[in-house]
Amino acid sequence: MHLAKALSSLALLHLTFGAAKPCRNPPVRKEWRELNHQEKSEYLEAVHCLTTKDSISGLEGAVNRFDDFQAVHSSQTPSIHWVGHFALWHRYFVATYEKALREECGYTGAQPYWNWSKDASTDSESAAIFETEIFDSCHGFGGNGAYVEITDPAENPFNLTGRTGGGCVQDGPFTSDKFMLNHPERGCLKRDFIPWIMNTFAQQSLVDHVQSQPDYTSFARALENIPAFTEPNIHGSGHFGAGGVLGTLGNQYESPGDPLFYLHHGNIDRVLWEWQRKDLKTRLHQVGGPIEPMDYSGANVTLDFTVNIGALAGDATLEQLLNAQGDVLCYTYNTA
Ligand SMILES: *[C@@H]1O[C@H](CO)[C@@H](O)[C@H](O)[C@H]1NC(C)=O
Ligand SMILES: *[C@@H]1O[C@H](CO)[C@@H](O)[C@H](O)[C@H]1NC(C)=O
Ligand SMILES: *[C@@H]1O[C@H](CO)[C@@H](O)[C@H](O)[C@H]1NC(C)=O
Ligand SMILES: [Cu+2]
Repeated sequence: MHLAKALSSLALLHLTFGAAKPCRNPPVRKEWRELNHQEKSEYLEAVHCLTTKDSISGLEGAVNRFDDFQAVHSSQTPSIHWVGHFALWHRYFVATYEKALREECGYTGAQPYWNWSKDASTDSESAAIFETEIFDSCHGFGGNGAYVEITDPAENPFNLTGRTGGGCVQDGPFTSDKFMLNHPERGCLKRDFIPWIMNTFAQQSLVDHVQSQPDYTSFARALENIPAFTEPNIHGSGHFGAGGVLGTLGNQYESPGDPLFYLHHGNIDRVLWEWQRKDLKTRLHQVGGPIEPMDYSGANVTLDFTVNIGALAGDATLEQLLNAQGDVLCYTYNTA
């Protein structure tokens, strides 16, 4: 009798904690410009709030919860880019950040995204991108860093031209008096706008090219393309258009130190989810692409391939992460 009772309460426990929670009322992600002033302020305040909560990652250099995310990305950088799980790893990462903003900082909205294609000019030298709302000093993320000349060519390994910044951001909510990075060392948030990269890499025609791919493997490859600047790739747009050579967002390891990272990767994820939505039956259950970076003839990821984001959340399989409204993730986009 007692045993039966114990067993049945165990079963109940399993139902309560072990079974998947259905995704009801997923937060609806919107483009930054679709948020009203109050929603924008609430988001920016929640980001600041994360920097006031103690780190849990156990990683060196991480002091607060904002740093935790940056440090986890940094620790995994060599194994999460130019691989089949690139887009899904970053999906999990952004969704976990969204969850932290909501659950630890009382944010009631969803993770916004930045549709940079709206800002991309066909005139590659145009600096109109600097004027767009996302960089607003009051209702946005602030603008460029102060101009810093590069004297040592080793600091610019790709010999990128057209840099316009490189120093600490000069206005907005993330200037050094209001916001400091701790990883890998204490310092200010830097930006280094390069108009030609932003304008050419963020074109809607490139997004269309990525979204016209017939399967996950080709989608993933079109999304990242090659690690060079001779061919554009949409993932590089925000990173090198806004981060340039010396900016935080342009640093492959430390890029999540720029709060804009999450709006840039939010948009990359929207592109993935919209593509999946064209044929959900297939695209909730299809992955591919190399396990090792750019190893295109080697072993590929499969649905049960597991990714981890350190202490930020539990491990998840790629199949779980394919579903934005499944047992691990729960959000949607206003476009889908
Ligand atoms: C993003 O912007 C481009 C260019 O204006 C537009 O064609 C596209 O529909 C936009 N996408 C979304 C989801 O707003
Ligand atoms: C950049 O320029 C240096 C010096 O001219 C050259 O050695 C190097 O190969 C160039 N790098 C790239 C990626 O073009
Ligand atoms: C991995 O996928 C690529 C592209 O589909 C394919 O060419 C390659 O043979 C696959 N690797 C293995 C080990 O099957
Ligand atoms: Cu990354």
